[in-house]
Amino acid sequence: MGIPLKEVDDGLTLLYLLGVDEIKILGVTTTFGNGTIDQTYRQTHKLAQQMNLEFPILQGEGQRGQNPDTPAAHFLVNSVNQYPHQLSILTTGPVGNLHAANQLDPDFYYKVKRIVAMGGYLRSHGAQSISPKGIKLGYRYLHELNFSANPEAAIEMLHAPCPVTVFPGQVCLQAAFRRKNIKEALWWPQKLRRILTHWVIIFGLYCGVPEFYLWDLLPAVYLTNPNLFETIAFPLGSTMQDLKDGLLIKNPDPKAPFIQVGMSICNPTDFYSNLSAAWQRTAKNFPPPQF
Ligand SMILES: [Ca+2]
Repeated sequence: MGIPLKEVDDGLTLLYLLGVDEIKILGVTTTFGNGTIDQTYRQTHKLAQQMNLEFPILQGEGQRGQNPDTPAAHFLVNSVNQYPHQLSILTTGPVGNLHAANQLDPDFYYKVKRIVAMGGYLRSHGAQSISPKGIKLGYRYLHELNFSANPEAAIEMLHAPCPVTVFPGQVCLQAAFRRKNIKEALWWPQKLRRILTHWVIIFGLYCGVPEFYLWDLLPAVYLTNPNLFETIAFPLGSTMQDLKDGLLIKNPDPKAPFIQVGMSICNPTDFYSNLSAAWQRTAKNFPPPQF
């Protein structure tokens, strides 16, 4: 958030989590995806400094399949060793840092309590089925950007021995954010509201819609308010080839290992008021990011 022409939902997710009392953030690992690793690390680090955040921001994978010896991977391994079976991991981008951690410590996933991830596309969702080019939004096809950016890491994570819950792209389209929402968010400084308004315009022009989407906020809210969502057990049949397109495909064998998949926001009013309350608490308790 705050890098010109880049998504804002990862940053809004951090601002949300900081305002949830039940959540203690141990650290944030960065990855390529929304920008280069240098861009995302520098920006997240700057935001953390401005907000006096006490947990570390770690530099992670800069490209798919690189050497796993990164500060992010070591942090993940050390954290699960310090708190085995107690830590939830929220992923909001490509999941190469988890793959790297698992290379450093093959028992890594056995020590994780659970993973909640934003990523993937369902092959069909309601009446809409997916085209090879991605999901259609306005006049644009959007290609999947998280699991497809590192399919080897994604398939490993989806088959991890700990519980895994995934919020696919189509489902996140239920959480739109419009100029009206930004106007009402008076707890944020004007500069932040201006950045969000720019993103409504840029994303809106790119796709032909009057809104952007709160993609990463869905799994973040799910961490403490799972009852706000409908989820299903989903036996996973995706191959590596499917995950190159980010596709989540159901295995016809009901005994196949399954993940949980978020399918809908049950009560959008509660979802948005939960977000607003946490964002307001963050605005009250932390210095604002400057950008
Ligand atoms: Ca993201």
